[in-house]
Amino acid sequence: MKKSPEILLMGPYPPWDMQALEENYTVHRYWQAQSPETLLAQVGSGIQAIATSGHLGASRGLMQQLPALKLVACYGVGVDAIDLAAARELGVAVTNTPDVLTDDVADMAVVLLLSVLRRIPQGDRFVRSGQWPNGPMPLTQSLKNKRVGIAGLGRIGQAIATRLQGFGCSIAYSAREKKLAMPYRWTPNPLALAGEVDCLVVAVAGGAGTKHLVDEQVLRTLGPHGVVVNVSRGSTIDEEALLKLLASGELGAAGLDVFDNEPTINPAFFDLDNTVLAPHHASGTHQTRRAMGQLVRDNLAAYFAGKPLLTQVP
Ligand code: 8YV
Repeated sequence: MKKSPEILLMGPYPPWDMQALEENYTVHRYWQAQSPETLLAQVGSGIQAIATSGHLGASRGLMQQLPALKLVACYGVGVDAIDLAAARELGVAVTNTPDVLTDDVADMAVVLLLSVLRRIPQGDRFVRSGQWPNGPMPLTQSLKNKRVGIAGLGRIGQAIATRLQGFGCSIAYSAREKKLAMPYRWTPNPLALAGEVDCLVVAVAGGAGTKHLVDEQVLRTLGPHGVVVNVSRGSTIDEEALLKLLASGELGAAGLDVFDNEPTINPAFFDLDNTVLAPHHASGTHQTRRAMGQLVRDNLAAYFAGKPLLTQVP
């Protein structure tokens, strides 16, 4: 019987993906190895592909220990945890899962924005804690007519813009260059953007190039009535400044799906009533996660069949 190709899986995938991978490959489970070093010493020479996630990534050190490695397939669109420079040097292709998650992630951005403005979780707590009979909940904010800025007008940013137009918002964005095909107002950076909007939605890719792109000055410019929403990576906002300004009221409110040090996030968030917090779940629907898993497997299958990769990171 022909030996199935060997892959290294960095962490658990959903059961249906695990099953499908096991059916086609010899799957070495990195996260379950008592000693990763021993595992790699034993099987590393035969591994041609890594299956990982946006969170777990793949380091230079790991890739260097796999002489036959040709592909890192990422379950997620963000590849900031994969050392792309090392992959390039080592001749390793990287794939991700764009497009299939765009709509759900854009939906999450809008849900967070609406939840912050309409204080949906606070209303839920108000009803459950029996406060309603004592008098109505304080009034909240309309989304309609809000000036919304989107930092990063890639696939996800564009999907957020399309949705928000439907809510009657005016849209501006920041990007290094003006996107001529886009009907929205361009600003060159988040600081300029913050100066002309009520709400800032962060949808840039993570990584060293966007670390603290939204810094203290940007947050201060949004001001006491300003709202920030983040569906990208925790690293794109200076979280220390964010917490400080939210606590002092110098920034109005935040809706966050991503944080530094996930999942053990800074507990200072727990006491802030002006935040709506989500557990990095923007792509976390059955439909999207199944499509992401399928795309990871399709890229693996393409590689092992000698066919072009479907979604290679440039
Ligand atoms: C996933 C993500 O939660 O696509 C991304 O970059 O952050 C999310 O879709 C993550 O990759 C799953 O591990």
